[in-house]
This record gives sequence, structure tokens and C-alpha cells, in this order.
Amino acid sequence: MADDANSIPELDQEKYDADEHVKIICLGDSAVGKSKLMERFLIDGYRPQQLSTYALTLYKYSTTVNSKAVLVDFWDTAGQERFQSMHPSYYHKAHACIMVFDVTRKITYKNLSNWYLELREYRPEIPCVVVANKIDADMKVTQRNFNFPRKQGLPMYFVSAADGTNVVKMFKETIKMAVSYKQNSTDFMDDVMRELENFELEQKNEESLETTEEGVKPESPESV
Ligand SMILES: Nc1nc2c(ncn2[C@@H]2O[C@H](COP(=O)(O)OP(=O)(O)OP(=O)(O)O)[C@@H](O)[C@H]2O)c(=O)[nH]1
Ligand SMILES: [Mg+2]
Repeated sequence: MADDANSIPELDQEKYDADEHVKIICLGDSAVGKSKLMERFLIDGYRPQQLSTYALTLYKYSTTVNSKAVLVDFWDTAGQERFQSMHPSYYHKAHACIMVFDVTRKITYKNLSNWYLELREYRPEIPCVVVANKIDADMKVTQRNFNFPRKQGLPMYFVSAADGTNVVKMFKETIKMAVSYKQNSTDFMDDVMRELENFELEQKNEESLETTEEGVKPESPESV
């Protein structure tokens, strides 16, 4: 594509072509497998060794839900203890949350309630799923009852990023919940945000028209 004033960056183009655009966040302690789950879903791959995520990674994924084009932004963060809690911008305008624990480390399950409290402080209404990861290491856990998701009325998935069990199912269902939340939400702040988004988009379009008009003007020698 010609690199001129008329060209729109590819990602932005994709964003505006999609019928719906949702943001899904991922929470949980360090090393529970948040990044590996994303890797498994998005590139159908898994590399056993990798450094812990530094601060934030954003993954983009395009799909269709009920024959509508949907662009998903997955936000992945390092859940390291030193961060303790996430920056509010992480939660800002999220439409669903994937909360992960590691079935081989009890403390990561216990800490779910802290993550959940913080999530609800910023996003009281969004759909949230609980994910028990690493079941390949201990298949027996799938027979056990987990109180936390039951008490909170949250769907729970037993998954393994290592062998792929239930990973696609969990992500696809979460995306559907995010889209449905965005479409049906009566959340007042979401309405305000949507208005602002449209306003920003209109402004951008106006700006890009202005740039185009300026772009075709030959440069006047006096201005040099
Ligand atoms: N056995 C097994 N190990 C896994 C699985 N998923 C992740 N791991 C291992 O757990 C470790 C941590 O995985 P990550 O995906 O980096 O964890 P994370 O939650 O992103 O960690 P932070 O980025 O520090 O927050 C890695 O060594 C993975 O290989 C799984 O399903 N089964
Ligand atoms: Mg990570």
C-alpha cells in the first residue's frame, strides 16, 4: 500500500471494518498460565519455557459471532505479586474477564477472591469466567468441587494450555459473552463511552479529510 497521507494504518482499518469491538482482560497470579493460554488459543502453539510477561501484552483476534465480524483485544498482564493490583486503565472498558488459577498451587486459587474484588470494583457487571489451568498435571482435580465460582455464580472451565484441553471452547464462549454484554449492556458508563468513541471517530474522520486536502496541495516554495 502506498505510504501517503490517504493511507489508514492496517489495524485501525480492521477496527472500523468490524461490526463489534470488544476488550477481554485476563487476571490471575504470576505463572498460572495466562500467557500460555493466549498462545495456545491464538497461535495454537505452546513453548514450555518463556519469561514471565512484563507489564502488558495486547493480542488482537478477529472472528465472527452470529455472522457479525468481531475484533477482540485480549489484554494479558503480569500478575506478579509485586504489582499486587492492576492499574485502573487495565479494567477500563473491558467487556469480559478470564480469571485463571493453577490447579497445582492452592494459593493461586485462594487469591482469586482478591482479583475478583478488584475486578468488581471497576467493572461490577461484566461477564467473568474462572479457569482452572494445568489439569494435565493433575487430572483428579476435575472431579473436585470448587466453592468460589459456585458461590459467585461464575462459569468454570478445566483447561490445559499444555495439551489444549477446553482452551478453544473457553475462549469462544467468553468472546460470545463479551459481545452479548456489549450489545445488551445497560451500564450507564458504557453508553457514555460509546458516545465518546463515536465522537472521537467522527473527529478522526474529519481530521483525516483535512490531512488529505492538505496532502494534495503542492508545497509552496515560500514556506521553506
Ligand atoms: N503443566 C502445565 N504447565 C503449564 C500450563 N500452562 C502454563 N504452564 C507453565 O507455567 C509457567 C507459567 O506460564 P505463563 O503462561 O508464563 O504464566 P503467566 O500467568 O502468564 O505468568 P506471568 O506472566 O508472570 O503473570 C510456564 O513455565 C508454563 O510452561 C499447563 O497447562 N500445564
Ligand atoms: Mg504472562
